[in-house]
Amino acid sequence: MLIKKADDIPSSEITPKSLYLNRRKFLVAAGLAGAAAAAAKGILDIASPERAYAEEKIPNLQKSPFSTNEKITPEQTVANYNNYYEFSTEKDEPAKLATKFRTHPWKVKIEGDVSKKQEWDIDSILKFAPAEERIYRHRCVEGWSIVVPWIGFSLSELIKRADPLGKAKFVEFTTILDPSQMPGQTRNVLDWPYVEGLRMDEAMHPLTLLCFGMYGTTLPNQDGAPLRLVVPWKYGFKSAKAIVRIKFTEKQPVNTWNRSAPNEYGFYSNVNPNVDHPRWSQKTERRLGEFLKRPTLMFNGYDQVASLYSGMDLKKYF
Ligand SMILES: Nc1nc2c(c(=O)[nH]1)N[C@H]1C(S)=C(S)[C@@H](COP(=O)(O)O)O[C@H]1N2
Ligand SMILES: [Mo]
Repeated sequence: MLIKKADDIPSSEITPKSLYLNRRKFLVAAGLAGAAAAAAKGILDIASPERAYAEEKIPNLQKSPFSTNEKITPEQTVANYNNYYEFSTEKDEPAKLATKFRTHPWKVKIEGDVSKKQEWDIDSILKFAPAEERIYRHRCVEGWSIVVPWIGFSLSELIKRADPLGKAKFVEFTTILDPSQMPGQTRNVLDWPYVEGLRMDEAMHPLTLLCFGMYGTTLPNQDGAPLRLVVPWKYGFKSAKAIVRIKFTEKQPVNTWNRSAPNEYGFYSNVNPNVDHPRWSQKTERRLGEFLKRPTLMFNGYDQVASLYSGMDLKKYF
């Protein structure tokens, strides 16, 4: 995020080259008719060929009242335009560099101020609640936005089971640290591992999504498989990918982007058109694939969270 200016991302970057094929088409193009047919039915789960994706269809999705009815951004756009600095600072590269990232087996540690420290397997976490499809607006601090049918359930379902102590006021989320799989972690672009945090009431808000899928299937690796956050009223960087640790704390966590540039990225990072980034305006945004910019809405249009911040100076707590 420090590297490119928010404004005017060339459209060549938004629709990159050959990557603009979806996974089924790729398999067809590779001449793997059988695998392509399996993928079309959503039953593909193969380790090879190397470029085959392993997203699986998620059945019985519940609809969510939180979904917007705005036009959904094409899946190929969302899955090929990623901020994922563990892989690369270039947005078209995580899709290529994450194809072999191992998302199973996967454990998530529950730590800090909880009645009992524990470690949960991803497959048990996914059974905590029915999978919902939530079509959310998602606004990057850089000035672009997307509309995505994410799949998951409220993070509160996990927090209830983690049973935090009364003194826990914040929740910290940590991304996997594995430079052998994540080439970006061999470089000092950020302090690894990537850490994010929410205040407890933000984390418990029903809009805050514990996410494991999008567009009907499990997440592509470049979008944060096997488990990420989606906090739709905050800038995208609050939504940490590939989470391996959830820690409950009394003190406000230091999130990675705040540590990296405290004057540019705050802890709260609520979408706010009235608070400019020091190097660019936040008043407007460009939906990927659209030409004209649109006004950015307070809390990204999720007015139901306003009461979480009543009485707070959101210029100070940006
Ligand atoms: N671990 C990790 N999580 C991350 C990031 C990252 O670099 N590493 N980038 C963030 C930013 S800046 C954005 S905009 C979103 C992008 O999510 P998407 O690629 O699924 O659209 O992921 C966020 N989560
Ligand atoms: Mo972002």
